[in-house]
Parts: sequence; C-alpha cells; structure tokens
Amino acid sequence: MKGLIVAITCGTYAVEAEGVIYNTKPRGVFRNQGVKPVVGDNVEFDPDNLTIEVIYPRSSALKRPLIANISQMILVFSLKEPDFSYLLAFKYLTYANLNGIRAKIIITKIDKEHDQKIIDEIKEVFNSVNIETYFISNKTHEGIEQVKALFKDEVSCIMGQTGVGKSSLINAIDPNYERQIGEYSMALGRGKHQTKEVILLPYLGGYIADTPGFSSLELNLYKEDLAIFYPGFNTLYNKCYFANCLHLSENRCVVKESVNKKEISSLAYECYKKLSEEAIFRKERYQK
Ligand SMILES: Nc1nc2c(ncn2[C@@H]2O[C@H](COP(=O)(O)OP(=O)(O)OP(=O)(O)O)[C@@H](O)[C@H]2O)c(=O)[nH]1
Ligand SMILES: [Mg+2]
Ligand SMILES: [Zn+2]
Repeated sequence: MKGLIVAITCGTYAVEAEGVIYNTKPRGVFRNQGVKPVVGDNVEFDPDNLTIEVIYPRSSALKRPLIANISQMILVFSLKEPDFSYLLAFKYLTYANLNGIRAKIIITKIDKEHDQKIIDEIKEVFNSVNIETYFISNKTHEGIEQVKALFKDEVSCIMGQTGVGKSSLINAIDPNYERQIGEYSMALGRGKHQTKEVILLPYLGGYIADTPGFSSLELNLYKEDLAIFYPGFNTLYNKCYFANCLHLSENRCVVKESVNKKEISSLAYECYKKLSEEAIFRKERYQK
C-alpha cells in the first residue's frame, strides 16, 4: 500500500494512507543500506506487518529540518521577540535557493508596538529580490485570512527560529491542530523549543510541516554557495570576470556593479558581505 510518512516518534513511523494512520517500522534492509526514511517520504508499506518496504525517489531532501518532498518553504520571522534579522532571512533564502525550493516570508507579531517604516523597508527589500512577504499577528489574527491561500495544494515547510510563532501560525489558520505553543523567554532571549519533531499536517489539499525552531547560529553555508545562491545573484554570478568570484574585492564583478546601479539593494549586499565573512570555504582555495 502507498502512504506518506507524516511523523516519526521514538523509532515509530506514522504513515498516512487514505486518511488512516499506520504506526510502522522500516524493514531492516534500510538500516543495512544506511538509508533512513524521513517525514515527507512517499513509501510502500505492508498494512498487515506494519513495515515500510520501499521509499520512493525524493523530489527534494532537506537536512535541517529533516524532511523530504516539500514544494515550498515558508520562512517565519517575528518583528520582535526575537527581533527581525535581515541576516537570518537572507541566510535562509539562500538555503532555499541552494535546495531549489521556492520560499516565501511570513512576519509575525505585528500587534507588538512597531514603527511602520520597518515594515515598509522589509517589504521593499524582499520585493527587490522577488520574495513575497506577508505580515500577520497570530494574536489579533490580522493578515491570517490572506496567508491561508499560500498553503493550498502545497507541501509547505514552516521554518524559523524558535519562538517566532510557527506553531501559533498553524493554530491561527486552523485551531483544530492544537499545536503546543511555547513561551518566548526574555531572559534567555529565545523561545524554549516547544516543537521537538517534524510533523506533516493535512491542510487545503496539501500539507503543512511544523518543525522545531532553530537557534540563530545553526545553519552553516559555504562561501561558494552564498556567492551563487544568494537572493538576486543567480542570474549574475556567472557573468563576473572571475569564474569563482565571491563578489567582494574582485575586479569586474557584475554583482558589485549591480549594487552600484542600485539594482541590488545595498542592505542586501551588506548582509551578503557579513554572511560571506562568517562562512568558510567548501574547498581549500590555495595550497600551502
Ligand atoms: N504578540 C504575539 N505573540 C505571538 C505571536 N505569535 C506567537 N506569539 C507568541 O510567541 C511565543 C512562541 O510561539 P510558538 O508558536 O510556540 O513559536 P514556535 O516558532 O512554534 O517555537 P518553537 O516550536 O520552539 O520553534 C508564544 O508565547 C506565543 O504566544 C503574535 O503574532 N503576536
Ligand atoms: Mg513550535
Ligand atoms: Zn562577482
């Protein structure tokens, strides 16, 4: 029987087939081959023995969060608590591009006191790299109706730092989910990691994945990947004079020219420089 892995808890794989959940185990052969089924996998399973027999080829596979076959990433940030960070947003947009997955941004907690200029600026910056941005409050439900449509017929992976309101968003679009909500700890400066496992929830002909939040430091990208997959760079990087141009101090760099012409916002480029500085090379460039 064909099914979809919707959750994995303590070595038990919850497989959904025709609206029924089967608690299964993968066959031993997977372990011997070093293959691990993940949430989002389409599988062939035996409903009598409750074993997963076959994992079908994946259209995408993310390591963080561990999930397969998603059609889009919904990157969630909060305006405050934790504070919105362009750096983190650009990092995750790069991660989406690197994995060939479309991304959209949802910004929560707009009920908290804020300056409208910040919202306008965020809109403009992401608009310039063709990323849709939505502003919502899970508390007052402002903007919730509009974002519901984003999930229709998609397998959406909700990603974001701990405490930004990912689970709250899922509850806001459908309270029946009753996702556990954590608290944002002012003392720790972060959420308390309420959601601990990846889970797929059926919604409007598709699925929404709630995922555990990450801390701001977790995702590491290589300099070479940033140079190619940074938002707005994909059509430019191969036009630079140097094939392995990092768009920093190199001459005849098309990216830097675009920044000078204001086709790429200087804010986006400043974030790029910072992320590139923090990143390491995938390959040793010079042999010592
Ligand atoms: N004021 C306000 N508070 C919010 C909003 N969204 C979420 N919160 C609060 O933020 C805290 C964290 O919310 P969660 O939904 O648990 O956050 P999460 O992103 O799922 O966190 P993890 O599961 O740890 O990754 C809770 O105290 C929520 O009540 C919002 O739009 N406005
Ligand atoms: Mg959560
Ligand atoms: Zn360049």
